[in-house]
Amino acid sequence: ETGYDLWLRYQPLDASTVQRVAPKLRYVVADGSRPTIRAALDELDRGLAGLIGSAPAHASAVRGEGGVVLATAGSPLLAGMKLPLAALGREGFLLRTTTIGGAKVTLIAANSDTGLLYGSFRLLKLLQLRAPIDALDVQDAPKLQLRVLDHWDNLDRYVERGYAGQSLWDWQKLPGYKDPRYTDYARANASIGINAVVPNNVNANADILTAPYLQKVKALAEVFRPYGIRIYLTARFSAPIEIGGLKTADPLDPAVRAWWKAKADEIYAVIPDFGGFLVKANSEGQPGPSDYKRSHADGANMLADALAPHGGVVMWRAFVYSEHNDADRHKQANDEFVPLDGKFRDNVLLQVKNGAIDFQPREPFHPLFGAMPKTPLMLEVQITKEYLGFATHLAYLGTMWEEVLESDTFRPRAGSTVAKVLETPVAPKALTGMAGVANIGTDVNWSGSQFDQANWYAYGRLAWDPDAKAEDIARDWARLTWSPDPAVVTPIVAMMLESREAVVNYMTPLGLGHVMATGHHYGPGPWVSDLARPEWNPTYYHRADADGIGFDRTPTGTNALGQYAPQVAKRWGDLKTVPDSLLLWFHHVPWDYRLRSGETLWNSLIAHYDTGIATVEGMQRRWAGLEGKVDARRWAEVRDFLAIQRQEAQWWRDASIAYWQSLSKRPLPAGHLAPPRPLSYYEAIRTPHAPGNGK
Ligand code: BDP
Repeated sequence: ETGYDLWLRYQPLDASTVQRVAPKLRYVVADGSRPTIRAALDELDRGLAGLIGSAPAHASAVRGEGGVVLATAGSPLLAGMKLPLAALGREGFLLRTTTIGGAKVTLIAANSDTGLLYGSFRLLKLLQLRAPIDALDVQDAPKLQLRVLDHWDNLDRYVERGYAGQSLWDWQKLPGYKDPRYTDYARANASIGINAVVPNNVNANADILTAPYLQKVKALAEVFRPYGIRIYLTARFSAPIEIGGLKTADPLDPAVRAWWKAKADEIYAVIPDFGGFLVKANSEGQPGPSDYKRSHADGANMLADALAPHGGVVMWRAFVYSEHNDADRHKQANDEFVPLDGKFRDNVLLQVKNGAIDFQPREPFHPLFGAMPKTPLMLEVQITKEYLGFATHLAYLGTMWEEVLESDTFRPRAGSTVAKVLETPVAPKALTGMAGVANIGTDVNWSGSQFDQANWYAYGRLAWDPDAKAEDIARDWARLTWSPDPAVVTPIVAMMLESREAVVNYMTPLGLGHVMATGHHYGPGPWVSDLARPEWNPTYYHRADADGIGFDRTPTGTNALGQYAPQVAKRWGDLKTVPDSLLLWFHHVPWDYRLRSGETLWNSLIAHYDTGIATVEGMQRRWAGLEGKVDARRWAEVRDFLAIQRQEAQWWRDASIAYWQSLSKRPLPAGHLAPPRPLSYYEAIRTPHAPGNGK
């Protein structure tokens, strides 16, 4: 196996399971003339052919035992049944064993065809997991409305922060040729409930909004539509100048407003269910409203007004840190956006990264969550592993996102976790959502590594249900993707659950962050201090010197902590209560500072690096034990990747320790080996063609 089939492998079930389930899956009753139902039927055909060896017959009415019935609210098939359909919303479904016309059938019911598609995928999942299907009573609905994949793909197919080959979108061959892979991509997304796709980079190119490109986008939209997926585009703020011939992009200029309005009308004429715009403005060199001394609200509202007549939305990113602000970068998004709470149109969502800096292996949750009660906030996570070892390092991110989602913002009250903030609409009809930066490319395994598929999967599951448990998701993924055999699932889940902390330990232990090499972010560079903007330098973040290490964000320092609820600020601001895992994120402490364990910071720091390496070695051992229990090709790939990870963990550890030691001048604690080379050796390492570093 190559990994192409993802978690939709539909491998043959064992004979006794087939005997048990096949009689219940003889035929499907569904209106295949409707495109989304057609997609559901295709999937059921494909899945059942694989799982039980034969595709079901297609029927227009119930004709005895063994039927699977797909029906939306109002269908005569549901006449006389009292089903709780109202509770399912537009995209939910129920899956039930029931009786229709005297025959026992499996019913999938929903308010929309998309709900039926989701229900069909659920049935197939249950079969893959060998769950009993004779007394089904499942009811499920997404807790968030917009479940978005953001691709940072350039129009020339280079993927920014992409480690899985080129962009899937072959713009040059579109619209004439629709690669069948687009359909497989849509199937995978629908299977986990992703319902929105932004195919192009937030560092946007205005060409995507020109008429020829809109035809290409339309072709993609046609592939995605039956799968319940809407297409959105990034909008370059200066597009009115670049492709519209205007002299300005000032959001209050009537000509600019008219241009966007006409552009929105044009897009909807081509793509009637177009979703809207995603915008990165006034961030890292992107144009935006501040260029005209206007606010983010002015910019977002202009686009929102253009889209509103068509039902479109604006996802406006909060990832800003301006060159003119010399305060802590951690504070900038709140400084800029909190005063704008209540000033955005109803069809604007603010898209907020999980942490205030940038997708580090560990960050505390972003202080904007809970701080803008009148503005719909989306969580943005990075599925692609820009800061966690690219494609080769095994790092399951489900646990990282769970940690953020479970964080209590205390706003408006105790128990208001980030998940609750996302799930609770700010007004009765307000939007909710989550976005993930995709890790998908042309590699045959889609994500650059077998295990990175789990991050795509986990993202979809958490966007559907932000309260889901990372461990349950890992177990489902392992069973679907590798094998149902507990002897396989148990070690794989264990590896996944320990993997992210291993990366934290060998890259950024004890609350360190942003200590990577310049540009590509591959490999360690804690010594880097020569970049133009202070906050691009690792030395800005760790502030290590002869006396100590860490960034004082308490009231004696930048007081970034003051942006959190008082309960959070108190806990993290007090050395007695801050968790070790965030210590250096919020505090500057001496090298000999005693942690609550009694250990000195210095000794503990060293020990964390070695623990990280030991965990990777443990993963290698677990994986070695799976030889012959999973298919050989994927097994060997993972084995080799783990070996790369082991080697690079050592590199991170040795380089980091060599640098810290050059400042602290302390000996390594007993039992921990000195880095084998001098600091200058690590500083001189260059990786000039590391992937993903494109703007
Ligand atoms: C950073 C990436 C950069 C992105 C930026 C963003 O290094 O490539 O453009 O985030 O989110 O993580 O806009």
